[in-house]
Amino acid sequence: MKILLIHPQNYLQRHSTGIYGRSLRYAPLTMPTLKALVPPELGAQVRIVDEMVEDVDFRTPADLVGITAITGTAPRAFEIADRFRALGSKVVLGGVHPTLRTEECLPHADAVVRGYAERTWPRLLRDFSAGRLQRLYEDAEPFDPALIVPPDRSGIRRRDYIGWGTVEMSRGCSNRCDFCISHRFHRTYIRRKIGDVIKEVASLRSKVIFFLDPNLIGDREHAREFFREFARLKKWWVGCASLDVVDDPELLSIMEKSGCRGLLMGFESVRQEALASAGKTANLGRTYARVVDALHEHGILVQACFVFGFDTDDTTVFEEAAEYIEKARFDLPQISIYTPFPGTPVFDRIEKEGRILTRNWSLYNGQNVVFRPRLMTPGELERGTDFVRKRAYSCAALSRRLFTRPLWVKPFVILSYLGFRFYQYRIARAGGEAAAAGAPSFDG
Ligand code: B12
Ligand code: SF4
Repeated sequence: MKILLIHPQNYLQRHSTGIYGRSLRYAPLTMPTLKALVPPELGAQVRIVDEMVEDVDFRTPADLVGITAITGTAPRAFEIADRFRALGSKVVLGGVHPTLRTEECLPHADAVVRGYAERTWPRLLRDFSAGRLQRLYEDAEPFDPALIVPPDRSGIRRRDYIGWGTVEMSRGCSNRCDFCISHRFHRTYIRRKIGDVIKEVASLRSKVIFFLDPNLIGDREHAREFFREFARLKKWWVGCASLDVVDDPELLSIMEKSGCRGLLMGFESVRQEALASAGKTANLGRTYARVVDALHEHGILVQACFVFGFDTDDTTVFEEAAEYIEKARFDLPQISIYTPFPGTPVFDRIEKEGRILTRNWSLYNGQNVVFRPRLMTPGELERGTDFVRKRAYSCAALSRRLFTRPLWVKPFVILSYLGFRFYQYRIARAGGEAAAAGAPSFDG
């Protein structure tokens, strides 16, 4: 049996190097995980294609094609699926979008897998090999973290990703921010067995580990125990954590000792009312500068995500935020536009209010206005976000960051800063091109 597993790239953002460029790309584990789950008795040949890295060759012989899709890549996933089906292959769709929008995906696939595939994918493959493939696979049993296998990383080439040592320590998040898909998709916070993860990390040659977890401190006690063990490996690591990490000095110092060099954190807004309305409780009442200082004290760089377009945002938010972000010592600010991802209550509410402007999912990548904001026009949101992005990546802002502590990180900060400056412009331009090209809507 020949299996082809495809990570599609956003529909209109495909080109040979991918929008993220190698310098910002880190290896997704979706397909390496599915590859590791293929039952050996089927004797299958498995090939993985990541469209961020290489183009899909439609001449590749494949009995079964598995395609993963998040919202932004769903239209391209459908296009690939339709073409392979026309060529005679059977196609399976899975991942965030097929889970949250199953009905929409079924016409493009022979089977759809909802949710985690640790149990369903091997079952599906056995069914396929016995000629009884079903339309829908969903794991109804409670998930056991011990089912998570080490991904088959044999196809991950170091030269294709800056972050090739990617690992999952947990899945999901214990917080409930209303715009986030984590708690819709993952439902509960899953902690992997510490020994399993340590063994997996120890087997990787990469000095730097990139954790893919939505929130590494979803269970602080578990995190404490895990990073104590991790410290023995003498590696560095980066990952995502919610802001309340600074409430726990003991955890912070364990993380520092374990080799934490950077955290991606959702600061989201400089306005309390926006945080409160989104249920971003971990951020409420905090002075962001203190959060950044606390992390810098521990030698941890801060990639700070900000979002514009909350229902409470009016046009005065841009100047206020630009001023704040320019002066604050965030090492890498990341500026996005509020995106109501389908499958979240936020999408349902905005849709009910008649404020969804496009169902072209390619534009749902956090860089395009896809809904009508409440207190400004779509154009004002677009221009305002662009204004903040430019100020956040201005030379003045960069020069302020040269005074960041700790001193050893300065060259790293400058390089990453320039890389992000490039990325921010590139993704915004690509989004504009997609909109201008009037990419098709796939949902009526
Ligand atoms: C790596 C990653 C990326 C990479 C590559 C993504 C890619 N090639 O698709 C990069 C950096 C490019 C990226 C970019 C973005 N990402 Co991203 N990313 C991730 C991340 C951190 C890890 C994915 C992963 O490897 N997970 C581990 C694997 C094992 O889990 P999994 O993918 O869920 O797969 C399991 C099941 O879902 C299922 N499954 C999945 N696919 C399939 C397919 C088949 C056939 C089957 C049978 C089963 C199956 O089986 C697996 C085992 O159970 C996830 C968060 C996360 N932890 O999952 C976010 C995540 C996928 N990204 C997200 C977002 C929002 C973005 C960005 C918009 C962010 C931004 N502002 O720039 C962009 C958009 C890109 C675009 N093109 O539109 C969201 C998706 C939300 C949505 N509804 O679309 C996620 C879920 C994070 C979040 N909580 O918000 N991302
Ligand atoms: S803390 Fe982050 S990962 Fe968790 S629900 Fe909020 S946005 Fe999602």
